[in-house]
Amino acid sequence: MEVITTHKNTDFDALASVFSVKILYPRAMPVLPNSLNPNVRAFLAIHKDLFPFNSTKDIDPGDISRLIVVDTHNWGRLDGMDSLKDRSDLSIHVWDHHQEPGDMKADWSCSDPLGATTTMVVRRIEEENAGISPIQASLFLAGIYEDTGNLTFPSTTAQDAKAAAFLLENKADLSMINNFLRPVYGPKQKDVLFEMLKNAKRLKIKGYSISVIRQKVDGHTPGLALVVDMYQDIVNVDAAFGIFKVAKKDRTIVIGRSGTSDLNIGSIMRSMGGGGHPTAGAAMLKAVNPDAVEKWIIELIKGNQQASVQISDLMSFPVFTVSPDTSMKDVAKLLREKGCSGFPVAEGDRIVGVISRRDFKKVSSKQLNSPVKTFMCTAIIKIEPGSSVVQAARLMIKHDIGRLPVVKEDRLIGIITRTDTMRYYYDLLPDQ
Ligand SMILES: [Mn+2]
Repeated sequence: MEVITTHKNTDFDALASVFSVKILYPRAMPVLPNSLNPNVRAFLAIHKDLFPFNSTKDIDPGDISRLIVVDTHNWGRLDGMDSLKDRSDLSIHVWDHHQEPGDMKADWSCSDPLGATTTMVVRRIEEENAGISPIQASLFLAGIYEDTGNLTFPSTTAQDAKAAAFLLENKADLSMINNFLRPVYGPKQKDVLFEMLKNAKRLKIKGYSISVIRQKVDGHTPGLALVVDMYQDIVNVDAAFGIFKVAKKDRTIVIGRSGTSDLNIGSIMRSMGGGGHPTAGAAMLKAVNPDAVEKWIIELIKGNQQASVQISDLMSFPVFTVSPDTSMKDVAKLLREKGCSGFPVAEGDRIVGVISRRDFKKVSSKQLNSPVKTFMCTAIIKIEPGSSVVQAARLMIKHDIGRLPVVKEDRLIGIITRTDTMRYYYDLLPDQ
């Protein structure tokens, strides 16, 4: 018997992967975990006949000769398949876009870093010219949209958009998708959000504004990820973490959201035994004290920040400077020669001002022989080498400047320009 299965808390990408892969393995039987995410449950309640499946308790895992696993490659995330772990005669095929290492040994796998697992299956369906119905196309598109945030998450690739186009050509129904992807936001979720806002607090950690909120929830509360999302938007922080202690059960759910991809939520959550993407992730912890979890997150952010790209990785050095006594005429000449829009003015390695092209507007031709110290700007906006690129970009935007001197213990050690930060945002980092 061939079985297709996927991870617990099955989301649309997982479900769509199961039923798209079914087209490629027509004899295989879809087996879904008992825990489905609420949107998926609502979808299946209506579409069960069109997408037939079994649950784990309906089958005898001993009968399985081939297991096709989609959207995960970890035994721990499967439901009721533990007895298969050590079977040497079992064939395992894995289709998964998650890049973190897993414990499943496949004899065949497809693991491209795409926005959704569904994308890699749909791509194959397209190659094989296998026909799909509008309802199948709709489910598959829901899978891609969910995992890529309607193709807006940073993890989205051109392949995801191509697969989405293919599914739209095959008459995927967008109103159906909107209906089922609509997140759960009812009175219970509203209460949690209001409670979080009442206790809202912010921390500054290495220049990031962070909010960590501890909150008790009663029993099963779906949609907490959405609540954290909304919370992050409202309190307007770089990253928000919700630590939800589930009453009665000794469980704590941690959900993180970040608006900046240089603070990697996925890697923070992986350190806590969970998972996710750079901007979103979650972990489930048993028998922990929420206070300790809060401290843990803060420690991880501190570590994460050091591992991420810093100003010192992007800045240029040594820095060309002029001395305070250089004449404005010479400065103008140097700016032209070097093709720069400004220079730091320094005495030795100590920065005393900044002169830029803009400052020449107020200089009459008679004043061109005056020293630069008369015209330079002495309110220096500077940055430290350990700061993040986001902080640099913010300072540049706030003060409308195109360059920031990088200063360590009062010494000028480099300069970072708007071009350097752009290079970072567009992922054009120099080879490391
Ligand atoms: Mn997925």
